[in-house]
Amino acid sequence: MTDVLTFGETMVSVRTARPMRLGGDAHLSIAGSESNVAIGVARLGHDAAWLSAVGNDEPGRLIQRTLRAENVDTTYLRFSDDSFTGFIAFDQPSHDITRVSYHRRGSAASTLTPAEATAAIATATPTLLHVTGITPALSDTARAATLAAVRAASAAGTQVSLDVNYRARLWSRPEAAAAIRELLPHVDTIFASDDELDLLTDASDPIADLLQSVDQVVVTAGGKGAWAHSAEGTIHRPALPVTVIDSIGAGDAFVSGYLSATLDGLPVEARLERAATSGAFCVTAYGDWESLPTRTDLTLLAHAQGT
Ligand code: CKP
Ligand code: MG
Repeated sequence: MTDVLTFGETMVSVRTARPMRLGGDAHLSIAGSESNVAIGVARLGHDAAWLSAVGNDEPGRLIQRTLRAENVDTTYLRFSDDSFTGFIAFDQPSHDITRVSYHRRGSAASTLTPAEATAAIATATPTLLHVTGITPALSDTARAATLAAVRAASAAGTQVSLDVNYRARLWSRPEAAAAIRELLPHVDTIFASDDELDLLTDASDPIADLLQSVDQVVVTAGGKGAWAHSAEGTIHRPALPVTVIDSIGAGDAFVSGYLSATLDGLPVEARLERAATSGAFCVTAYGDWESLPTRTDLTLLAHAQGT
């Protein structure tokens, strides 16, 4: 039984603590919003699986090995002989700036097809399917695969969540809006930052408009906290006051905490609480996924905060 199936590209990542153009030591790891969420829910004790494709190359095997070591089911991973594993470079020209460059056009994950997405959903029968707005940006087939995945999951009674995750380096806002809006009829829970709501609807009251088709809209606003909107009303959760070391992956940590509490059958307040604590824990150390919390970590942070 799979609790959560996530679907999207994971890349090999190279990170330097200085401007990359100067050379020197680099840290090799993996990065990808959807596998970050799979690792996050697995660390919180749930059965997570991840569907994707990588090249038949050593970066692809690094990704498979890392996810397996994190207890993520990689049964639905395809190794492609015809394309390569995507690559992301992070460098830090100053402490407060992280520069990202992608090398993913034509990558293995951009060849994901609707047929393999629907086949994985039929086999895994997950309780939750989690997708992001990054995957439809990869290619026309990846866009069709994302739509097929949410459609098949929703038809099978699986809860579907979508994190907008707009990436300006991959596409324009109008392109993203068109592709993401076609997913909405099959989505139950939306995660968006406050500056992404206009990608989802043109309505003057975006939340009221979105709640006509989805059950929950969870909006994050960094240090101002998060809001969960549903037909029952709106609940706000302030952010935890922690020292931010690295904010990449914070959104995925937040989503993992929220989905974990959803799987535990907890009410909205407790989902936001776990999401905010998970996001706060993640930003206090380096790494997109390395700093995701276990259940014990969540308790330690809550105690440290006196809550
Ligand atoms: O929104 P987040 O900072 O939580 O997302 C981080 C991930 O997938 C990161 O791991 C990176 O590889 C990416 O988002 C991306 O494609 O930008
Ligand atoms: Mg995000």
